[in-house]
Amino acid sequence: MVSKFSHLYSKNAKEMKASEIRELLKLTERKEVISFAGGLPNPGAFPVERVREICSYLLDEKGPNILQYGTTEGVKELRIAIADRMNKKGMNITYKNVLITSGSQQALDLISKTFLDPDDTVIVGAPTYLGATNAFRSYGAVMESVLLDENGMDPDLLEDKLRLLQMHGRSPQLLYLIPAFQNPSGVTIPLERRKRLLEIAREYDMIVIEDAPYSELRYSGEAVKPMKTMDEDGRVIYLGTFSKVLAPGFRIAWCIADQDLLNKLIIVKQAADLCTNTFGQYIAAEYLTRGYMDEHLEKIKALYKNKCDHMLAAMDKHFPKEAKWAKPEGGMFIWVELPKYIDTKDMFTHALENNVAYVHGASFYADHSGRNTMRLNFTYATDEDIDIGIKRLADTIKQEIVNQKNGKPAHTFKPDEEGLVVGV
Ligand code: PMP
Ligand code: G9A
Repeated sequence: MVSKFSHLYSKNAKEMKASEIRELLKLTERKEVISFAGGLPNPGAFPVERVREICSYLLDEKGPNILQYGTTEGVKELRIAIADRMNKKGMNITYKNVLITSGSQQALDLISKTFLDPDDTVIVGAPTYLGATNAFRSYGAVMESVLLDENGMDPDLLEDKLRLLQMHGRSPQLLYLIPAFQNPSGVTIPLERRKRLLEIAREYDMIVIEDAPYSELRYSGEAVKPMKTMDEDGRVIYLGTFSKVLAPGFRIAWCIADQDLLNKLIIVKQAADLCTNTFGQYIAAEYLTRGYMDEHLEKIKALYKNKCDHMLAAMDKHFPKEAKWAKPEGGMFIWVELPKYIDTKDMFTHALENNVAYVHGASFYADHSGRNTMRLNFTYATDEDIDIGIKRLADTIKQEIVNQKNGKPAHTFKPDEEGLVVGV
């Protein structure tokens, strides 16, 4: 609905569109719909008893101070516990390199506000997390996409894109990567590629955002070192969050950067929300210092691995041979490719009629390609709902294939020739 005050909106606000994921989240409230759409953790995995125990302890022992405003940087105990945890992954930081944010989503917003002027360029994967592109776009930035393969962003394609942009006088400020179990594709960037991407970022003087909400959710294979551990000149900003491993309702995440850069982000955050939810930060700090996290991670990894296997087995059983997908080694998503003549956005109406939901792939492509793809979340639904929902989705896809073969014209999307989003 258009507001009667929309003529007063800022240019940026006028351009802002609702997030498809946030809109789809409303479907989870409709009991009859089985949703594989939102990247939601399983509520059965939330550590309710431990949180209850910690809350009682904090209120009894620490008193009203934990309900007070906190510093913008965040609660010191939490920053120390996070720095310890990150150093165990090979980083070399102190608590002074840690800024607590209201979800990683806020960090994406703060980074955008800090680095982006209208018409600046951000390099993203095709596909990539749409919450990030929404944040970049809200500051007027232009996204340029680099195609991902089964090992994430291809450095050769990145270099091609950067050369092309350079020829047109454009030098991107930010390179946005989700190196582990990428949202939405599920792919992970191997070590050598991480190093190459970092070298290229150095050569072209870009800040690298290493967004890592899923890095601890590995179900098979070997862990790969974060890019931040190879960061020689402080250009990597690492984002971690409790959302996928503890509970998203806390809205607590962390941003790791060199101190100069972090100081700027702190100033930017001061204007945004003064500080992150203090009570939640104390709970998270206790959770880490009592050593509950590792034990909890083992539990949720076992749960999610089973759910992933369960969904893959149901897909093997029901999906038509025209559908293709890869088995993810971690994270929360299975990425599905359908024949080119299927538009998963058009198909969504039929899926909803069959009471099943997914996120159509084009919403993860800054250049609006990928119309034949879709993302399925496997962590939220019950096993029984996975069976029923995958069967419903398979029936929807089969019907759509028949419809298309019976003459509905294929969609006609073609990326522009150079693959650049704006005419330069
Ligand atoms: N980055 C990525 C890649 C995500 O998938 C998400 C949540 N789905 C976020 C950032 C934001 O997470 P939060 O704000 O809950 O920490
Ligand atoms: O609920 C959200 O917006 C977070 C989930 C993100 C996603 O589904 O990728």
